Amino acid sequence: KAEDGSHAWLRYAPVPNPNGYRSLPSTIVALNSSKSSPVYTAGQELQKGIKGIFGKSLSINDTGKGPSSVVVGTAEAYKKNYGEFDEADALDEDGFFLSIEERRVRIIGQNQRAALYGAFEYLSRLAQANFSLVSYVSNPHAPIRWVNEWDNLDGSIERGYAGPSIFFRDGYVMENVTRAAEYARLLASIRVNGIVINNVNANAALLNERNIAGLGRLADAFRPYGVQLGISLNFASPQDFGGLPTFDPLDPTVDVWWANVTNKIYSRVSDFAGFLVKANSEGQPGPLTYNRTLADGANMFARALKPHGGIVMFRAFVYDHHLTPSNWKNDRANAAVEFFKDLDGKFDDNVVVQIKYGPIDFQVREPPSPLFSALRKTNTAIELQVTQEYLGHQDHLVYLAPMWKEILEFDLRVDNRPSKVKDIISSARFNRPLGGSAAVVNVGTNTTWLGSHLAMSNLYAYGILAWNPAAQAEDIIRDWIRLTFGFNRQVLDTVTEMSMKSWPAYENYSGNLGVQTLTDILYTHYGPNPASQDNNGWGQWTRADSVSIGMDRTVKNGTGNAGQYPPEIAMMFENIETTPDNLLLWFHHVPYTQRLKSGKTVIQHFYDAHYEGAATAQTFVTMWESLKGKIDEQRYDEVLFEQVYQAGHALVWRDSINQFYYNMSGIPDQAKRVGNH
Ligand code: GCW
Repeated sequence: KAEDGSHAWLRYAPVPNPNGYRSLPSTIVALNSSKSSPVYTAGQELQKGIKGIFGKSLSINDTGKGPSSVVVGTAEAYKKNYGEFDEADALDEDGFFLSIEERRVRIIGQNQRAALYGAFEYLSRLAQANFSLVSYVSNPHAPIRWVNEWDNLDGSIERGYAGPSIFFRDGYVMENVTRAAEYARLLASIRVNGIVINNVNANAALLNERNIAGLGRLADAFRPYGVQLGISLNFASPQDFGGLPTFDPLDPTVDVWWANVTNKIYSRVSDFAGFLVKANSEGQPGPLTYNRTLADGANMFARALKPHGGIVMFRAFVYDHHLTPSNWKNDRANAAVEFFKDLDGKFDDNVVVQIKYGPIDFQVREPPSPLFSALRKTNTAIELQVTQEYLGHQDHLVYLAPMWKEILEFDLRVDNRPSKVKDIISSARFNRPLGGSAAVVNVGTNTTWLGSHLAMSNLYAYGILAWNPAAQAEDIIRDWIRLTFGFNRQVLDTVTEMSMKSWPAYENYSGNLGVQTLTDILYTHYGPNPASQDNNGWGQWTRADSVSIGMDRTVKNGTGNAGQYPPEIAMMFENIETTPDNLLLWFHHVPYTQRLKSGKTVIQHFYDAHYEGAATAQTFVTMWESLKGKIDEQRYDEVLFEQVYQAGHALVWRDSINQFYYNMSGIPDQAKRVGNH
C-alpha cells in the first residue's frame, strides 16, 4: 500500500508475528490525566499504537488496578494510586521508568512529558517486535533538547528544503495548527522538549498582538506533547518595533520594554521556554553596536525571563563577515573564542551559549569548536543541523549521526583531563546547571517533513543522541529502519549499509582532508564551487594556489587557531605529523605534493577520493533497486528518484572538483582519469 511518509517512524504497522507477545495487557490506565496533558496523550498514543501493531482495541481508564494493564503516569500519581516504587529515586528530570512484565506494564515518568517518552519507548519496542521483558530507568543526558526552525513570517524557510513553513503564512502565525501538533508528536517521540519556531535572522513583527495570540495557539498545540515553545528575537526590536530611540541593553527603558514584552508572552504562554538570539552576526544588530559586551546583551534577556523560569539561548555564531583575505593571520575560526572567552562567568545562570559544532559553519568535516573548552563557568549547548545546508539539501543521502558522534565523543582534554564535548554540554564536566543540544531542522509542508524519506533518519538520530550521546550511530539507524520500513532483513541491512557509507561518500566527492565542503558558499550552498571559497570576506578560505592549499592555523606560522585548544589538542593540531589526515588542510597549508599518512599525495588523494565517493553513490542506486517489492511502491519510487539524482550529481561533483584542482595545480592524476588525456 502507498505510504507518503507523513507518519515517519510512528507508523505502528502490524508486526509479523504478534503471537510472540503472549501477554498483551487488556487495558490502558492513564493516571490522573486531564485532557491536553502529556499523560492523556500517552494514553491515546498507547491505544493507537497497540491497535495498529496488534489490531487490538484497548480501553483507557484514568485510574484502576486491573490485573493486566499498561499503567502510565507520573511518579507522583503512581505513588498515590499504587504506593511507593523502588526506582522513584533514580528518576532525573524528564526521566522515566519502564517495566514490562508478563501481565503488567508500568510506564512512570518523573514528570508528565517523561511519562509520554516512556510510552513512546514502549511502543517503539513493540513496533520493532521486541517483546522482551525488561525493567529500566532512562534519564536524559542533558536538560535542553531543542530544535530550531529558521522559518520566516512570510512562510519561507531559510535553508529549508521541504516546502513552506508549517507555522507561518503571510506575516502571521497560521490559523490551522494541526501540522504543528503533528510535528510536536514526532518530536516528543524522540524526547525533544523545545521548539524555536522562527528564523534566527528574526523579524520583530513576531511580537505584534496577532502573532502573540498565534504563539498561544502553537503552544497549545505543542503542550499535549510536552514540547515547549520558544522564539528567536531581533535584538533591535525595542527600536525597530517598539519605537524607542535605542536598543542599548544597558538602557533601563530597554530593559523595561523587554520585560513587558516577555510578560505579555507569558500571560498567553505560561510554559514558554525562552528566547534564541543571534546578535552581531552577519549583519544582525546586537550589543556591540553600543560597545556593550555580548554578555550584557544576553543578560538583558535573561533578566526579563528570570521571573518566569525561561532561558536564553545565545548563539556563539558571532563573526566578522568582511574579513580581509590578504592578511594571512585573519581567521573566522578564531572568532567565537575571541568574542566569548573573556566573558566566561559573566553570563547569568539562565543563559546558555549555543555553539555550532565546528568553528566555521556546518561543514562536512570540522574539528569541534574550541569554544567548548574555553567556557567553564558558562552553560553551553551544541548546535547541529538536520537540514542539510552544506550537505546536499536532502537531495543527497547523508546520514549524519556518525559525524555528530565524532564531535560529541571528541576529547578536548581541558586541564589534561577527560573532557569530551558531550560531557561539556551536560553537567558532567563543568558541573553547569543547564546545557544540551539544539538542531536546526527546518521541516516544511512536504509530506515527508524534510523533503526526503531517508533524511528523516537524521531527525530521529538527533533526538536519540540528544538524550543519549553514547548511543551508536548504527544501532540508531537500524531502529529507525525497522520503524520506517518494517522487518525485511534485506531492507534493514541494505539501508543500514547505504546510510553508514553515506557521510564518507559525500566527504569523498565534496571537500577532502578538512578543506571544507567546497560547495558554493556565496548563494545556494549547493553543488560544487571551490572557487567561491576564497578571495571574499566570508572567511571560509582554502588558500589554494598553484602549488599549495589549506589554512595555516598553526601558532608558529599561521592564524593561531590551533592554540585555542587545550594544550594536548593544540599540540596535536600544531604539527602536521600528528594532525589526522582528515583535518590536515583545516590546520595546515601544504603543497599538493605533501604526503599523507596513507602515503598518497594530497592531490592524488583528492582525485582518488572523488572517484571513490562518486562510485559509492552509484552503488546506492543498485542497492536501493534490490529492494523493489520489499518496500511500498510510493516510497520505493520516491527514494529511487533521489538516489538516481544523487548518483548523477556525485559525478558532477567529482569531475568539477577534480578538474578545478587539476587546472590549479597542473599535476596529473596517476590513474590518468583527470585532465586532458
Ligand atoms: O550557515 C549560515 C547560513 C545562514 C544562517 C547562518 C546562521 C540563519 O548560510 O543562512 O542564517 O549560518 O547560522 O545564523
